[in-house]
Amino acid sequence: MGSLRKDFLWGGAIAANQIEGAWNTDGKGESIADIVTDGAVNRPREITPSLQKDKYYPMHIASDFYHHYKEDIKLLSEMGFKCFRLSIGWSRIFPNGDDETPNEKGLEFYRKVFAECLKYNIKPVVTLSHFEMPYHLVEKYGGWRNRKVIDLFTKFAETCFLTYKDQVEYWMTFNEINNQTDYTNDLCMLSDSGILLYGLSDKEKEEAMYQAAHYELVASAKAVQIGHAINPNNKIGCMINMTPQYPATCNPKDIFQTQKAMQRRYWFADIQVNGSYPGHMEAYFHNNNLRPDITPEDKITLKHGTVDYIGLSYYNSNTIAYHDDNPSFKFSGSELNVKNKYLKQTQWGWPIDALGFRYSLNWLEDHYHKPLFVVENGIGAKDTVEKDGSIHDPYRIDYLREHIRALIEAVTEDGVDVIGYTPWGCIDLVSMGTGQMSKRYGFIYVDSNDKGVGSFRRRKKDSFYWYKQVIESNGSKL
Ligand code: BGP
Repeated sequence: MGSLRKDFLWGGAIAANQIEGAWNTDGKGESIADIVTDGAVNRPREITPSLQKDKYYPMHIASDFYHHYKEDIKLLSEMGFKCFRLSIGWSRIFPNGDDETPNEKGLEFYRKVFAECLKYNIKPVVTLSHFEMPYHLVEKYGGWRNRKVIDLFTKFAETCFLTYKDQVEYWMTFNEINNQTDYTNDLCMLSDSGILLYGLSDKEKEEAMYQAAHYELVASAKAVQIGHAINPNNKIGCMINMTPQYPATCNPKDIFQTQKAMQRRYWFADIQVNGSYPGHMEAYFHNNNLRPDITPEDKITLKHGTVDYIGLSYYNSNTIAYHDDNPSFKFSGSELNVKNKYLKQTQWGWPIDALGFRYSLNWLEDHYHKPLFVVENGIGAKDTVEKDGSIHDPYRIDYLREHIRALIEAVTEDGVDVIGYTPWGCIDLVSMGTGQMSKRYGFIYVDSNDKGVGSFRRRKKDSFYWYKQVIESNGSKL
C-alpha cells in the first residue's frame, strides 16, 4: 500500500509534571505529583500529604523544562519534529482547582511554549490531564469520586480551549484513562483520579474506581463538546494505554480469560469512541452489585461527546493464564500474569514486543475504525555519558527501529490509519512509575540524577541523529 502519509506527525511526547519542575513558581499550586516521593533503591515510592522538607520530591525540579523550554524546542526542531505532545499542568492554571479565575502567569507560560513550537512549524498536541490534578481537589473533594470535579475540570478545559484557540488544534482529555483498572495500587489511583485508597476494603476500592472513572468519562465527553464548539477545527482524542493481553496457551480457558482481560482494559475506549457503556460492563455492575451514580443526562453527554481519534501508548504486551481458583473468569489483575518465554525484557522487566505493537494497531482498527495517534512508545534505560560527552544508546535505537517498522507495516500491509508517532520522553524526564531520573527515554540527555542534582545541561544522544534521519526520510531510513 505504499508508505506513510506525507503529513505524518513525527514528534515526541512529554508531560508537565514529569519535566517542568518549577513546582511552586509563578503562582502554581501543589499538584498530586508534588506529593509523591521518588522510588530510589530500597525505598518504595510514598505519598506524603503534607510537604516535608526532608523528603525528596523529584517532580519539584524534574528536567527544569520551565526554564529550558526554548533550548529544548530548538533541539526538537533540529530533529525535524512536526509535532510535540505535552500536557498542561492543571495547578499552574487553577492553583487550587476550584479558583474563580485562572492564574494568568500559568496561562502565559504555555502561550509562550506553544508560540515557540509554532515558530519552528511544530504542532502542539496537548493533553489536558496527564496524571495530575491540584492536590486541593483531593483533600477537599476526594478527587474524581466527587461529581463536582466534573465542573471544575470542564472549566479548566474551556479556559485552555479558549486561551490557546489560535495555537492548538490537537488535544487529548485524560492520559491513559484505562490504567485505573489497576485500582489496587494506591499510587496509580492517586495519579489517575486523585483517590487515596488507604483503609478501603476491596469492594470500596472497586466502587471508588468505577465512580471516579465514570465522572472522568463524563468530563471528557463534556470537554470534547466544549472544544468542538470553541473551534470546529479542533481534533480531540482519548488516550488509552494499549497493552494487548495474550493467552498463555490455546486452552480455551486461557483464551476466554484473556478476552475478559481485554474487555476490562478497553471499555473506557468503547465509551469514548462509541458513546455508551458496553453490555459486558452493565452486566458486571449488575452481577456484582455495583451501583455507580450514572444518570440519564450522563448517558446523553457520553453519546454526544465522542472523540475524533484514539491516542494510545504502547510499551509492551502482557500474557495471562486462567487460574482454577477463579472459575468465573472474574479478575484481570496482575495475579493472572505469566512470563512470556518468547520475549526479551527491558532492564525494568518490561517485555519487548514489536509485533505486539502491530497487533495492537490492528486490534484497535478492527474495534473502533478511528484514526490512531501513537502518542507514547519507547524503552526506559540507563545511559552512560562518555568522557567526550557522547552517549551511545543502541538499545534505544533498536527498540524504536523495530517498533517504527511494525507501525509502518500496520499502515502499509494492514491498512491501519495511523496519523502520527510521538515516542515517550523525547527529552529525558522523571519516570512516572519509579520517580527516577535514571530511567531514561530521551533522544536528548538531561544532566540530573535521581536526587535531582546536576547541571541540567542538554546533550544529544546517538538516537538524536538516528531519529532525525527517520523523520527526514518519513520512515524509510530506519
Ligand atoms: C506511561 C505514562 C507516562 C510515562 C510512561 C513510562 O504510562 O503515560 O507518563 O511515565 O508510561 O513509564 P515509566 O515512567 O514508569 O517508565
